[in-house]
Amino acid sequence: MKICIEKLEVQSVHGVLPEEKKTPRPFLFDIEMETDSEDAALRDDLALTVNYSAVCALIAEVAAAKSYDLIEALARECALSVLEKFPRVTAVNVTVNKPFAPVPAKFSNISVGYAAERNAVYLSLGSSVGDRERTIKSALGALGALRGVEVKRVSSMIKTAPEGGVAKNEFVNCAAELDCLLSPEALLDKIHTIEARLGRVRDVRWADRTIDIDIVFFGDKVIARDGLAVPHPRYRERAFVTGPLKELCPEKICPLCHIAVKDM
Ligand code: PH2
Ligand code: MG
Ligand code: MG
Repeated sequence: MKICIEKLEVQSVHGVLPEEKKTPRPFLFDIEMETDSEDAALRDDLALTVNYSAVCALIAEVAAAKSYDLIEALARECALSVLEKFPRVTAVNVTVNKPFAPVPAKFSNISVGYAAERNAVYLSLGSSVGDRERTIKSALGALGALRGVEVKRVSSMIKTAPEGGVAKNEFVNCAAELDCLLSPEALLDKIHTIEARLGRVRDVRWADRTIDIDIVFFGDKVIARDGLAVPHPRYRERAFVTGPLKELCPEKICPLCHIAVKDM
């Protein structure tokens, strides 16, 4: 279901120029939310939907909490805050309108739009060097500390024989479920940073490693781009991936092969 708020007016002080940081001017917000409100409509019950009045209050709070230089940054903060605070919102589009932007030209409005959505992401984590469980736990801690990422559930850690003929050490593997507000590219970029910080070196493919974090599922998206393939191209052949996944999401249907995880 769609819930929209149009031209919500908040007086605030966003802008690059010093004068903009001093004198409040009107900012108008358009907030378009895709929500899980079918039951609310059926039962006529506010508790089962997203209270638009609470959304208005949140936007006013975000706009007042900080003076942003850019309306891009303000729009992003509003979008992420709406998704974080209202679990029933599955996707949001925030447009920040700045009709009184200090530009020496005649115009009726200037706006910036930012779209974000919530996805259930399933990761496979593995380590075969050093204190393997500890490294995996550090990685999960670092993922959970990211803005827009919540680690919802983690499978048991299992010990697995090295597969693929290159790595020689025993691995510890697990899977994790995230509530992710970031784009696939943004999440992948953060994953690479965390891997590097935990001592991952990328030299020989499939070699022993301190940490490997693979995106197995990203919602029901099918992505085939340079450097990013989702669902993970080889996960079905790997029991060290499907085993932990069966614990977390046995009913999940792979968007590529349409087989339930429990039947893999
Ligand atoms: N990862 C690999 C190669 N081989 N074997 C096990 N048991 N566990 C892994 O996580 C693993 C592997 C490349 O990512
Ligand atoms: Mg891997
Ligand atoms: Mg990897």
